[in-house]
Amino acid sequence: YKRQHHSVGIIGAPFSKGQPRDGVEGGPDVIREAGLVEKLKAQGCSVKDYGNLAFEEVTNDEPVGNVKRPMAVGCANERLSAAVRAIKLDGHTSVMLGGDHSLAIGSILGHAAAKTDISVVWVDAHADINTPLTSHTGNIHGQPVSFLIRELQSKIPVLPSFSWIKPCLSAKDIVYIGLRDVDPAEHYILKLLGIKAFSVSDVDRLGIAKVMEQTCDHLSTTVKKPIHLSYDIDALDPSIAPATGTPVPGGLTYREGLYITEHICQTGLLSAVDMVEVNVKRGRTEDEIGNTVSAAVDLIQSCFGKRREGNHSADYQMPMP
Ligand code: B3U
Ligand code: MN
Ligand code: MN
Repeated sequence: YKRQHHSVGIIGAPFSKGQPRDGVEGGPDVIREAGLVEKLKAQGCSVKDYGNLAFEEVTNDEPVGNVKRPMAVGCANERLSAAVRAIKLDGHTSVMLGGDHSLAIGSILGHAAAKTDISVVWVDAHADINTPLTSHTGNIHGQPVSFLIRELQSKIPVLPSFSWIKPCLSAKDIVYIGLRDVDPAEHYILKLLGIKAFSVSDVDRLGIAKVMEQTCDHLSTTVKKPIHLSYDIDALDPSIAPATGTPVPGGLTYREGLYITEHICQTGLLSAVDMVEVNVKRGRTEDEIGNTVSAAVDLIQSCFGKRREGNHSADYQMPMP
């Protein structure tokens, strides 16, 4: 294991229109207020904070079929993709603080625009692979993956403000971890396309160490592509991360959640991270909010080399008596 120097570019995306609950737009600010930048610097990263994107109000954003707020989501993601592309071209590992998970569209497309060929590890209770036509809720945060996978494009209808989107992933380029609330249509799509997915019951059976080994084996069969880690905080059990829009019981433990980030960090291939669906208005107490935000910060720190076994810098010197 070689200690690497990490250069991190942070972009905040205070956006909530991929789902109906307010509060998730507060994610970037609460995660920063919990000391993210200072903590990353203290562990030896260089950090550039690109601030928050500003998303203008979109008027006449009528549903298309049952898909809600297509124009707002399409426009916000177009902005975000340009921002993430620029962060990658500046040479940083991108950290996108959401916001809801519809933002993965722009984050992943921006990353792919700078790096051409990427792979994705999607950590989530949900598969977020409904198409606009299979979604029962109409919420685009349950659909982002469908816009990104080439093999699904014949099933995607035209949406206003989505015409800039060109799928950048093949079905073999994504692995899911943490699934436990998957709609029938989503389950059908995962099986149809042979998408690698580790549900929480796979984590129970194999243990998280084997899950991560198999995840990395699956993604690096031929060439080692840069990894995009899209982390939905609802992957974690609601007992540790309750402040989120759609908590689902029986989630990853804090230890399993951190094992994922430690392992991906050690591959040396981590190139972009999304931390999404932290919703401070969904916490019932200060503690619930604090626990959720601090779990998000811990996961990001772990992405950039903070290890539970401890760390020391290469030039550490013992004090002499
Ligand atoms: N699969 C459902 C529920 C859902 C997806 N993502 C979240 N909830 N957070 C849907 O709306 O597509
Ligand atoms: Mn999600
Ligand atoms: Mn989710």
